Amino acid sequence: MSEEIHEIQSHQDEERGAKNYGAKDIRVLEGLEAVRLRPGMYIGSTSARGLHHLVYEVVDNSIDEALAGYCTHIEVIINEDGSCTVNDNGRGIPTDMHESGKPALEVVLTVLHAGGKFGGDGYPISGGLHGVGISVVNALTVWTRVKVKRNGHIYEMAFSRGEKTEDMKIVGRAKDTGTSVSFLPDPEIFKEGTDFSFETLKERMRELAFLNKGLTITLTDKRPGREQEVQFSYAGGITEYVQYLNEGKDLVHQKVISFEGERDRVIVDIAMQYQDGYSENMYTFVNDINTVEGGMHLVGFRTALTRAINTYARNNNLLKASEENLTGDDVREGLTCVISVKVPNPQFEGQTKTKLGNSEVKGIVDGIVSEGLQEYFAENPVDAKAIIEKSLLARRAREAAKKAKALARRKDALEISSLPGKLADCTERDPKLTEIYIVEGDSAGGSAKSGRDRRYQAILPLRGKILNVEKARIDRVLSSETIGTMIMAFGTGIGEDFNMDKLRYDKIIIMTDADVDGAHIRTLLLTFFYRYMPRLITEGHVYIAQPPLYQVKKGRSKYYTYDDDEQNALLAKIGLEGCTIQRYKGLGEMNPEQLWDTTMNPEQRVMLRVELNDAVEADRLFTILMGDKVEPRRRFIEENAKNVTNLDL
Ligand code: 0RA
Repeated sequence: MSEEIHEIQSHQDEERGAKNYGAKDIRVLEGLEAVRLRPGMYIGSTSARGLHHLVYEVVDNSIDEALAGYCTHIEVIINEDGSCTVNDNGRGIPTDMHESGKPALEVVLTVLHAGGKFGGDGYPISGGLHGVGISVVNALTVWTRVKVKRNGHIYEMAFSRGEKTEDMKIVGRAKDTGTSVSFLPDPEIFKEGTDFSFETLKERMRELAFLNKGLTITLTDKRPGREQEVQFSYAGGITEYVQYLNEGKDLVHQKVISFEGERDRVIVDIAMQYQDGYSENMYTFVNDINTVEGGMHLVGFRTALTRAINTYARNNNLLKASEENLTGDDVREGLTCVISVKVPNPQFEGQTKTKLGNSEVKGIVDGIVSEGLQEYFAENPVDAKAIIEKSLLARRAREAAKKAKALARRKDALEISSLPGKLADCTERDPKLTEIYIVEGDSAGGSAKSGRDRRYQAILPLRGKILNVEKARIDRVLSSETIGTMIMAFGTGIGEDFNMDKLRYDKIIIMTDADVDGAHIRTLLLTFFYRYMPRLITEGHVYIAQPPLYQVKKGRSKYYTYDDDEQNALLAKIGLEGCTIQRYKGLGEMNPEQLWDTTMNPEQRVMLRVELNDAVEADRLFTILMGDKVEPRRRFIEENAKNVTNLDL
């Protein structure tokens, strides 16, 4: 559509001569008007995700400059007034006259899809999946201001909601080059709010720095009371990314294995390392976009990995002639791997358009990985042997798990109608209306059972230790009683057999004591959900109950507070005199009525919804936490609070 508009404009230019701007201006406006009318079509959504997309869009343009070899430093600043500035030291957006009679800068900012397209050979690869261009950002902002250093000058230009408010003018001199784009998101568009999340931007900037070796990205928050700054720069690129992901894990081999190669203008960059755990951690990117649904690059990698390992194992008698080949699952257990490919014309498919469809990429990746692995194994036989032994172990465990699973299924079939005995179920049968409290300890479980609204609230008390699933294979996970009880109660099954349609409760609420043990149990539960039922978390079914820390009685009034700050604020307000204060040491100290009033009554309770908006960070967090060291665990309790967003229900 935009190309059409562009063509019409060029024709009109020819017909009317360069001076007649009127009609063309209207057409340009029509282009950006479409963006304002249907922002979701251009940036995915107008929620927080869409809001942050504005920043990514501008940064993508700066990254393109880096890919082209002209930019080494990108600065992202959240300004005092909540606007955002992206600075880079690239070539600067061109400022010379475009064929339309306007400065190229103006065209880039006001015409859809006009970014970077007219540099010709300067742009072998386009960065953004969305790559919609900086004009889309301009359209969705109260104001946008662009500064360009180029040709020895500093140029400036300003816009409001996509319309030019100041012509391009020279405002100073500069020896260097670069672009600075500042913008204030439009609250008329982003109705859910325009507050940038430092954490969200930080995760993406870190990822981009890993993916673009040598590029330095700084992120600064200048908002009053929220001032902070981080800088990311990784000389080792994705090799360092793998080290980062494997931090705190026991390793099967010390060196990160990496391959780089290019064929038919497809650039392939891979880094991998086995760790002693059981999960597979694959992160795949196409043109810096996280392809969470995988695609041809992933298929090519997997094929080559399985083949290379089996070939080496056979040739070196690590796999006997009588034994079957190792499967893909066997050779990927414990693997942490980052695959980054650059593809000139990526075809994105799948539900969320994050699956690479270009079939030619499969063979290219397969070739580069096959060759690279063969060479690595030949040069590092000790590592090769360690990896293959790990795979053989994985196979044995998988066979044991199969038996355990079959057993569990049979048990399922036999006891089809029997829910776990400890479960106090609710009477409501519509799973959209129900919730289940997972409660630590029998005494708290008793209070919860008496205090609940049994129509829609179920209680599952957990007794004894919860298995750390990070340190156990699936066969042990399945034979754990507490975990078995939860699986039965939820009804969904786990892992590959997970079925969301069978979920028996809309909300799964973890209710533990507000102390370190409580936090530990909560973490073990979250780890289990994350590893075996991640959709429960990503689809927002998991919550953390917030029991109060204090009860304050004064005269006939009763108050509950949930942390020390709140308690102090309350006492300051009502005065200490005549107060009786009770500090709850655990849920067990509350009687059923108190528990209902403070923690379970939907009218009054405060719950936290667990969000894993960044699986990468979450995985790291869980690993560090589950290590045997005390300090990282203490840190977790702080970190964990960040993975949880406040939600009043
Ligand atoms: C169009 C053409 C060229 C560069 C850019 C746009 C450009 C855009 C942005 C957005 C943020 N930073 C940017 N830096 C550059 C090519 C310029 C040339 O050929 O000299």
